[in-house]
Amino acid sequence: MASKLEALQHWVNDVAALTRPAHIHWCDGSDTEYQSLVRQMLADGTLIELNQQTHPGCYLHRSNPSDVARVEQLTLVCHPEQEDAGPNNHWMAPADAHAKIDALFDGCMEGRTMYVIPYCMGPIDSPLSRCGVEITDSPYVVANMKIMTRMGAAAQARIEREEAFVKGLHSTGELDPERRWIMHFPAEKSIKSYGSGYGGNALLGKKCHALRIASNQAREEGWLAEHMLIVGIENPQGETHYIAAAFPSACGKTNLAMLIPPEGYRQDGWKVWTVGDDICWMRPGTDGRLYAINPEAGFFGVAPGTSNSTNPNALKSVSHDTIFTNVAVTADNQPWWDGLPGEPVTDWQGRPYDPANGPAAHPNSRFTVSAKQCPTWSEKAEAPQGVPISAIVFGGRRPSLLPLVMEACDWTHGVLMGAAMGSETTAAATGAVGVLRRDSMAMKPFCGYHYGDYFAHWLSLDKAGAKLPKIFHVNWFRKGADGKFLWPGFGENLRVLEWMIERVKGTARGVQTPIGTLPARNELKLDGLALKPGQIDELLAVDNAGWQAEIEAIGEYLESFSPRLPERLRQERQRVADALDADATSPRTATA
Ligand code: OXD
Ligand code: MN
Repeated sequence: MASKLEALQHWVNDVAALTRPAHIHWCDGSDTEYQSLVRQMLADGTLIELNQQTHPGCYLHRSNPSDVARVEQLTLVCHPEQEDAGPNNHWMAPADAHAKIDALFDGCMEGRTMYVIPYCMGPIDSPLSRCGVEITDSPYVVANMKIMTRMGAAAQARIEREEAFVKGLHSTGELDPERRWIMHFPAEKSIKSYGSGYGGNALLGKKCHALRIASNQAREEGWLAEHMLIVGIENPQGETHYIAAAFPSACGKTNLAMLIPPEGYRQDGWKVWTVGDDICWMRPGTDGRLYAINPEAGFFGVAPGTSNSTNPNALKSVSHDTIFTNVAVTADNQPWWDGLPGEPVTDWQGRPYDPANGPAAHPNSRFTVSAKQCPTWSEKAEAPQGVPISAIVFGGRRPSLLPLVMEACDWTHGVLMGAAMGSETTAAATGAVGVLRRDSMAMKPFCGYHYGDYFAHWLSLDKAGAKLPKIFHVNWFRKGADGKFLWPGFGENLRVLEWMIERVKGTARGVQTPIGTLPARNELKLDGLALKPGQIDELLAVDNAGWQAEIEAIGEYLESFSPRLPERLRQERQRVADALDADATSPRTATA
């Protein structure tokens, strides 16, 4: 017996009987195990060694070209009742789903090794953490899980103590898009994924467990599992405020989580601490505040666009002991993507680089790296009790209308802001790029149940004794008439975060508008920024007619979750619509 927990041992035996592997390997999570997997993958070509002088411990993996992103149309949430999955999920009846995918798993590991990976999402000794076991036939998945989670013997010991774990079964199968499913069974706390070896489809601790299954668990247990970064902002007085922020995929969460303060701020002693870049689990503490942990131990970041000017901390993090997936390679065998100096000679598919074949690195190419390698990594990421959250931020890529920043007038309004948020689509999922898609709380691909019930769950946190964070909405992506971004973004975003902290402390007054509180003129520190006259007014302008159309569109969107749309949210939308109407007849401007 490899585990003294019967439920675990039985499940592993059952999976082995179905998939019929040649060997079974229980992962202990040791460095020796990792190194031996790397050697094996170098030998069979799963990994390619990169330049060990410039990038010690770095390897490249090229995925199958038909397997380069999450596949939302093949991702199912199989609640017993279809209604519970909601219009935001694809659904199949659990019995049908099991039958369909088990037929694929039948004998799929013949001649292969089956790896059993016990893992813990969150600090190993935190009461907020939850455990799982992934069974996979992919050594690439094992190596990534070693970086992305607390994986191995300590996790197994916790599972055996708690007798609770999420079951995740994965096989790369034939990597045939026609034989690919990512299925979730929230009632059974289990996941089955077949036919993809890529990121969120295959590293089951990440999107499948820490978001889709955990969002269900969180609802049952009174907490939140969110698609959010967690960043600590330390002011010159040494106070640190933690901010959790939700942006749709590939909108700069990793950049914000590792932000470098602008020069003047650095001189004044501002510091930024990275707790997480993608997922945040938050739970009310005994004092009523929300406390957050990052369930992950690493970053699975989008490589293109990560450069010395956009995110030097990420670049430093990936200078050693990193797995790259689908990046290009230079003549001297260094990893390469758009934004880096040098020239690609080999593209992500291993072909001599030819611009006619498209970008050298795949737009969704990734790095997998331990969070501890980040120069701004926060030791608080290991704190069992988590970090107290001062502000929650929502945002998206909105070329027009949405101001640089606005604050919700209360929790209900904040939930409306989160529910209404949207973004132009990016390369992180398959499908059209550049189309506006509403993506409530950035959870559209990840919320494991009906969005109407999810909004109600968010609203339910607002109860007697709760000391909830303030909620803000930001838009770093507003464009001027010339089509250029109005706000410089990146490190300069700290100016906006500072205003939020001032609002949390009660030292900035802001200006009330029908859509929320915006910074008053002079409340945002802009010294050292080369903004044109009028540019900040444009960034903070509230176009009443545009907002009237937006609030109508938000109403239509929210009604798509009827009859489960909470009445409180419907009324809140009406309140904002009425405020816009009133303002149209006696206008105010945000910067007045
Ligand atoms: C991710 C995503 O990979 O959100 O983090 O797509
Ligand atoms: Mn993400």
